[in-house]
Formats: sequence, C-alpha cells, structure tokens
Amino acid sequence: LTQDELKKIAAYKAVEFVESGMVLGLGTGSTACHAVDRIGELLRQGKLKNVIGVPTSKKTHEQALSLGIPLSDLDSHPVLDLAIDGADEVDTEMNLVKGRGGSLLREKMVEGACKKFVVIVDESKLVPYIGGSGLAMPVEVVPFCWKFTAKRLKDLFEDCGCVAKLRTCCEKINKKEQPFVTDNGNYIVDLYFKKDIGDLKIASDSILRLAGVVEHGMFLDMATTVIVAGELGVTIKNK
Ligand code: DER
Repeated sequence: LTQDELKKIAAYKAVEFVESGMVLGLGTGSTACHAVDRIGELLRQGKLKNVIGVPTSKKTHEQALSLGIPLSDLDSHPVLDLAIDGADEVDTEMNLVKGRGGSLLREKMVEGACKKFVVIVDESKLVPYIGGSGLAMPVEVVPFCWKFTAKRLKDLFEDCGCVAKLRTCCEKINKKEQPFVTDNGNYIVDLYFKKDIGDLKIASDSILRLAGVVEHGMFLDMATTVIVAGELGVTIKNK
C-alpha cells in the first residue's frame, strides 16, 4: 500500500465517527483532505445529514465549499463535536507535532474547541517522543522583527543545538525567495533540534512567553483518539 492509500484508510475510518447533526472541525493536509472528501461524499449520498464544518485553513475552506459541505466558524460554534486532522509526528502519549503545512494556529484553535479530536496518520508519523526527529518544529511568529524572535527561540533551546530557520515559499520576486505567509498573515520559524527538548510542557510555555510568538506546533494533551493505518492494518488508540 502506498503512503497515500494508508492516509486514505485512516481518514475513512475516522469519518465513521461522524454522526448526522454534528459540528465538525475539518483538518488540513493530505490526510485530512481524504476525510473532508469522504464527508462530502456521504453528504451527497444522503448517508450523512445536517453536518456543519469549521475549516482549519483557507485551503480546507475551499475544498469543503467545492464539496457542498455547509460551513461556519468558531464565533458561531464555540464548541464543536469532533475534529479530524492529520499530524506530522505522534508520540506514545498522543502528543503531536503539527504545522509543517503551515496551518497550526487555526488547527490548534479549532481542535482545542472540540469535544473529541481524532488524529489520522499513516504509520510513518509515529515517533517515540516528539521533538526528537530532527525535523521542523513550526512556530508561527509575527512578521515584525521576526529575526529578533527567531534568535530568542534559538537561544531558548541553545543546549539542544537548536537552529531556527524562516520558512520560505517557492515564489521568487527578482530571484529572492519570499517568506511563507500563513492564513493569518504571519511568518513561520521552523526550529530544528539536535537533542531531545526535555519536558514538553516547559518547552511549550517558554516558547509562548516570547511576545513575538503567536503559536507553536506542539499539540500537547489535545488528541482524544489516534487512528494509525499501517501495512498490517488499522489501529485505533484512545486517550
Ligand atoms: O500542517 C499540518 O498540521 C498538517 O495537518 C500536517 O500535520 C499533516 O499533513 P499530512 O496529512 O499532509 O501529512
């Protein structure tokens, strides 16, 4: 099975948790995309009725619109029944790294407002603990003096050999790479650690104390269910 086929299997399994009348958090990324497609299909077939979607990105908003999924937002629905979203890393405690697709702020807001948050991954996302993979730990920062904020983030994790890099996007304006801009008009500084960052809650709090930081990609104690699709089948783990 290809990675995308595994993602689709996990996504479709998660959609089995969706009941008519639910207000749903709609995730962002290639795995969540399959879940949103499936919800649209079941609505079209009349197997699901009266669901409302709250998207976690402009991209998911567009996808849901194209599928005819009725949409709303957190202002109108401050409490949601269920969110379904992917993740970049999942550890044994169901802590997540998210945001390598750049949507972490709206994802964290929506998923933090849900009674249940179902994470859907293929087995390649499983890690022994988050922050140890050496891959990007995204931090959304305001564009104002982002270098100042990036330096303070780097200094926070000096003893983990932290490297802080501004995320850029492919478009070039007179050959100069441009910063990636989030749906909220902010930048993303990706942190790369050479060593384990230790207590995640302490790391999270220290990042959020920096005034120029908006949010980071550690989703601690938020997931209520993790669905993992692997070569040997699908496993469902509950908190
Ligand atoms: O950016 C995000 O948070 C995405 O949900 C990401 O974590 C998972 O994206 P994928 O399903 O394309 O791997």
